[in-house]
Amino acid sequence: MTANINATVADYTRDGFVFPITIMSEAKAREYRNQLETLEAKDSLEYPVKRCLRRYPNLVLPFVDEISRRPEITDIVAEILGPDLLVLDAPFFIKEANTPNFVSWHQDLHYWGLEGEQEVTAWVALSPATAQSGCMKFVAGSHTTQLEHRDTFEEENLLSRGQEIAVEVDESDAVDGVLKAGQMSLHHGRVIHGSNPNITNDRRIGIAIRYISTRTSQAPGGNMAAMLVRGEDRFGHFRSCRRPAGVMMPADLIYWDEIANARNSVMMGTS
Ligand SMILES: O=C(O)CCC(=O)C(=O)O
Repeated sequence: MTANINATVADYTRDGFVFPITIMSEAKAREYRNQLETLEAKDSLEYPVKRCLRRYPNLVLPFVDEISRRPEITDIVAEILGPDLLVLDAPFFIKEANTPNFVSWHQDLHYWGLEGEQEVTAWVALSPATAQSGCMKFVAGSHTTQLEHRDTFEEENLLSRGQEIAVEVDESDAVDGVLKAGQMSLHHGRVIHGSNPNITNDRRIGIAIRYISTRTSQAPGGNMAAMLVRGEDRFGHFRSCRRPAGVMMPADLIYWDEIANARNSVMMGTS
């Protein structure tokens, strides 16, 4: 492990998050953003790009699968979780320019249907994430305690159930996770985090890649699938996802529906 990766992992272990980590050039991030926006322009009922962005876009969009396998990300994640990595999901979190959407204070592990905490989210910025555009905010050291949550189902909340921590979070305890396009943050599923609305004239675009160790198992009743992106899976706790055959291919879209529904039922607490 290089001294740099060593320091990154030490910060992550202490605080429950670490940023910024440059994983590609701004030009490469722009290229990915262009691919995304070309596809979004074609969104329709038969070609449901926007729906697919919120769950497992890596099953239907090869460029997302490619990002999730970039060694600049997985080599660091492997230092935290070990060499065998699955991607449980890779949802886009997009806040349009000057919109009220926000993310309430929450802890991911509260509603993910996993046993244990062998997971890390790599949040990859494809446009600048700043305090003004609604970057993520983290509370350092909060990953050691699981707190009670309540569902709000607020319309402007980007979380599926509008989950929020049931106790007051002191805003002054939080750190802004400012990122340039092409950088990422890593966060632990128990660290308290959230984000404010985007008050800039540009979109804030991030992909939250949910890495888990192949050792991680599902809570009883779970039937989720995950994509092997590094090493090998010697445990088989998750159904194994297949890689996309092309961009939004009809057979992949049928497959996507089945896989996304299994995860939705866990996330919505109906499984
Ligand atoms: O993109 C955001 O603002 C929030 C993302 C988030 O909550 C997460 O990745 O767990």
